[in-house]
Amino acid sequence: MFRTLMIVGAIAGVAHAASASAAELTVKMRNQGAEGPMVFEPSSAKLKPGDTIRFVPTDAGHNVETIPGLAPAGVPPVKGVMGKEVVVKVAKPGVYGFKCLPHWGMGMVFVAKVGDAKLDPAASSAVLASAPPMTKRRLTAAFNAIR
Ligand SMILES: [Cu+2]
Repeated sequence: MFRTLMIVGAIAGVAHAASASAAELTVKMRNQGAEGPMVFEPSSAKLKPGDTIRFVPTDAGHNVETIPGLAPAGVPPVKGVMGKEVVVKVAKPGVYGFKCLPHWGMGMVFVAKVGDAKLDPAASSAVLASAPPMTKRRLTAAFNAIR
């Protein structure tokens, strides 16, 4: 019992220290992950304004780009080169969606909520309406994960 409390305390301490300054999240671009083939791992995250996301091409043949309609107003779209690392600073609160262009149809997507932003129902519905079935399933899961 005492040991368990000590571990919980240590984890809480780490989380508190991380919140004091901007953090960097590493997202792997993988051919095969826990959620299936062609994935960003993790596929969703809750971040703070000023944090960065480092997309690492763990496997070849992937890129990162903004999903149209899933970025805060005024934020320029990201368009990464195939097989290259991309670092995105998320300064503005809101919901950011990224895809791998070749694997959009297989649902290779990543969604981040930055700050206390709410997912815009109109924007998310529009993206889901035009998404292929696998993409719709994974996007819905990612949207649910950031609520
Ligand atoms: Cu890909």
